[in-house]
Formats: sequence, structure tokens, C-alpha cells
Amino acid sequence: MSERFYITTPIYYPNGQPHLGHLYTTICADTLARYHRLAGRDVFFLTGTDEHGIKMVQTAAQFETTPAELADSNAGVFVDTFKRWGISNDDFIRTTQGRHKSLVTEIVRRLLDRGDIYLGAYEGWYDEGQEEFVTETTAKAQEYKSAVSGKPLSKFSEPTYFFKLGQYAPKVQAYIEANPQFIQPESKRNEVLSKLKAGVADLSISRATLKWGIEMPNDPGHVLYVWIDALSNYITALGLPERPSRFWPADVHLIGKEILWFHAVYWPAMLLALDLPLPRTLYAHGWWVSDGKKMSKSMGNFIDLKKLDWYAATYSQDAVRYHLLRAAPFGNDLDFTEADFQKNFNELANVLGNCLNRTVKMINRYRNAVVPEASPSEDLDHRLLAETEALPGKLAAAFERLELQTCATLGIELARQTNGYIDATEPFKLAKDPAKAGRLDTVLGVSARALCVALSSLLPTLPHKAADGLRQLGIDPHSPDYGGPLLERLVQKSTAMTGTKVGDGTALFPKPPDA
Ligand code: ME8
Repeated sequence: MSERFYITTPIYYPNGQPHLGHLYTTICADTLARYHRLAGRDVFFLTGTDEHGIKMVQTAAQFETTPAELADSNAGVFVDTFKRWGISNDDFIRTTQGRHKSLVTEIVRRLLDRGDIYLGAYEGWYDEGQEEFVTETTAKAQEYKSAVSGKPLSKFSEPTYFFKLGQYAPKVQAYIEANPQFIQPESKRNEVLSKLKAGVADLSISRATLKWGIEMPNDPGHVLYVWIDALSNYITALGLPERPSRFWPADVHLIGKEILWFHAVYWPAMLLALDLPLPRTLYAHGWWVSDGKKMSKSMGNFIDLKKLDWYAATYSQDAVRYHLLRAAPFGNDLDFTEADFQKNFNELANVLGNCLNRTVKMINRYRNAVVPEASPSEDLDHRLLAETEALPGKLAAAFERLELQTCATLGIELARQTNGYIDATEPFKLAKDPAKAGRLDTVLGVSARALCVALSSLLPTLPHKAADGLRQLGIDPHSPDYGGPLLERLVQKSTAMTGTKVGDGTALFPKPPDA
């Protein structure tokens, strides 16, 4: 892997406020960004809002405002929400920003120059009562009648510019076939490949009937429609195609599975046409569902920000992050239930919190708050130390494979093993026998070392709590002690903890009074 790491989320529609789904993708990307920073890489983490298009126009009309005002107001909520949740994005792109619009214009100009765009006609359906365009699929499902009034839809045809997607489809297919890491998870890759093999039509990229968008540079009567504008954000944020950037190609585009096709086919085709390298990996994660249906604004079944903020205020933001990452193997659909949340919170409190609390408390009680020197001698010691030493490698592999659930649980599992070690070695009994003082030193020293590594590995997942935990162990989580990646420094520090003064063992995950 390169020493720089570029990760993106989709850019979200600000036609409403952020909800669980948006926060989920952004927290997953944040966890990846934090890990790669911890591992010493130069990271660029991009998120943002997708502000043009018909949805914005319709919602603005509903609220008797303009699309621009709606975008400003809701993009502000996205920015504030991500800040409040401690998201470590390096940039936030809005597609209405001048920097984006001018580079998208340049992109379209290049595609026009290559002869990859031509004028044709778009045929579709229109609901006159609702003043709404309806796609062929939806129209067919509604038997070509309005979903609201039941009146027949009218067919219309309008001029539109097309991008020669069909011409690029075989090249995209060959790329996907030759690069197994490009589309993940694998099941999704297979879906894309079979759809590609069924044939791909050219892509309608402009609308003459819409005013809210980026104008076609060759024809101000048309604005760009949706995907060319939106997908370009991943390069315009870096200044491409005008200026080269060391961050391109992206390492990971993290997206929800419903937008995989656009990222897997339209986006590579555009990049091929622009002679730019393709991103390394697209990862299409699953949906938060409720009763089997996708949580979405239009379904009205989503966990909204207010609810998430309540969980954060009651149990901590990190407990919410943990639950989101822990709820299912990464890639699968997820169901937000109160029972699962409690289970995952209890895991944090009873495994990690408890292990830290008892270790720090014993070091206080038996060794005057100073970590004693360990002289590992028994199998038990060596086994826990071997697990401790193996953790950074396992973590790197899990992050490389984007197994975010494993990334979140590896540190917890080490804390669980440390708890088992403490149970088996019975330091409270050793403390009663002065002849066993050396053995007690070892048990306390080995536990502190294992916990230091467990907590360090959790910094990407639980940025605040893991840092608090390390402080409890007497370690500055951002210690500039000596050079090298922070994770390496912390692991090194874990081997030299003798003499470190620990905190007082304040509970890391206090249970809320009424829970
Ligand atoms: O699609 N479960 O924006 P959007 C999990 N602007 N993730 C979810 C989710 C759910 N129930 N609901 C939303 C758009 N998401 C376009 C993208 S990209 C160039 C343009 C997350 O506001 C998930 O990442 O509808 C999904 O892909 C994204 O939000 C869609 O956000």
C-alpha cells in the first residue's frame, strides 16, 4: 500500500437532514482514515454534499424556498453534524462551489473534445398533476398512471446530450475482471459483471427542462444531470483534471450498495475517457433496514439525528460508533435494535471498561499506582503476550481487507483475553502473599501491556474512549516520544511501561443511571 491514502464517502443530497445512513458511511470512512493516519500514512478524507438536480428543486418548492437556500442551509447541517460527531474529514466538497463547477465544466469540455458526447433525444414519462418526471421502471410499476391521481402519465421526448458509455463498457468490464480488488464485496462484483454483460446503453447526461445545475459548456440551454456532476467531486476536490494530485487514484470509495452501478460503470468510463487512473477499490456496504426495508428519508423509517444524539448523550458517541461498526459483518445489511445496542454497549463496559478498571485499580492498590516490572515466566503470560504482539498485524490485515467489524472487535477480544488472564492468575490472592510479589508484578505488568495495545488498536474505532483509556494507563495517546508512526510508537511504549504512573480507574463506559 502507498504511503498516502485517499478515502471518500458519497456526497450526500442535502434535500433533508443527515440521518443514520449518512452518519454510518461517514463513521466507517472516518475509522479507516484514522487507522491509516495512525499507521503513519498521509491521509486525505473527503466527504460533502451533492446539491444539484431535480430532488433539490422539488424539495425547495415544497418548502417555498430556492434550491440554493435549501442547499446552504442543509449542507450547513451536514457540516455541523460531522463536526459534532468528531469526523476527521480533511475537506468537505459542495457541488455548488465554484472550484467544483469550473472543473466539471473542464471535464465536460474534454469529453466533448474527444467526441464522447453527442446530442440525442431522451424519452420518458411525466406526471402532469405532480409536475414530476417518472422513470421508465417506476412508470411501468405504476401501470403508466400517476401514483397520486391515477391519471395516465404523458410520454415526452426532449433533446439531451449523451455520454458514449456503451463504447467504454467493454473496457470497464475488462478492468473489473482483471482487478478483483476493484469492486468489493465480491458478491457485488459479480452482480455488476452480469449486468455489464447484458449490455449498456449510452448515458443521458443533460436536461433542457432543468435550470438548477452546471451548464453544458457548449450549450447553455442544457444543464448537466446528476452523475457526471456528482461523481466528479472525487477528483475536483483534488484540483483534477487541471492540476495533478498525489492523492489520485483514490484508495477507497466507500458507498452504499444502491449507488454501486454508477460508481462501478459510469465513473470508470468517465475516468478512462479523461485518461485518468481508476480508483483502487469501491466498497459497497449494506443498508440499515427496518422490518427488512431500507431506512430512508422517503420511507420515513430512519433513525434520525435527534435519536442518534440521544444515544450519544446517554452512552457516548464512541458507543454509537462501536455499535454501528459491530452490528454486522461489514458489507451486510444491518438492523438497528435497542437490544443489539445494549448488547454492544455492555460489551464495551463489561469487557474493555472492566478490564481497564480492574487493572488500573489493582496497580493503584498494590503498587502505589506505578506499573511494576513484568518477568513473564508461565505459559499464561507468554500466551497473552503472543496475542498482544500479534494484534497490530491482525489489525493491519483486517483494515486492508476492509473488515470493519473485525477492526472494531480485535482490541475488545484482547481485553477479553486479558480479563481471562486476570481471572486465571488471581492477583487479589497473590497480593495476600508477600512471597508472590514478583508474580503479582508480572501479572499487573503483562495486563497493562496487553491493555495498552488493545486500546491503541481501538483508537480508530473509539477515538475518545481509547485515548481516555490510554491516559488512564499513564500514556499520552499522541505522545511525540520518538519518531515513526503513532501505532508503532504506542506498541513500543507498551513494552516499556515499567514505572508508568496510572490514573485512578474512572469507569470508561459508565452505565447511564436509568439504563
Ligand atoms: O445517493 N443504510 O445521496 P444520498 C446505509 N448524492 N447507508 C445509507 C442508508 C441506509 N439506510 N441511507 C443512506 C446519493 N445511506 C447521491 C450520491 S455520490 C457521487 C452521489 C448512505 O443522500 C449510503 O452511503 O441518498 C448511501 O450510498 C448514501 O448514504 C446515499 O446518500
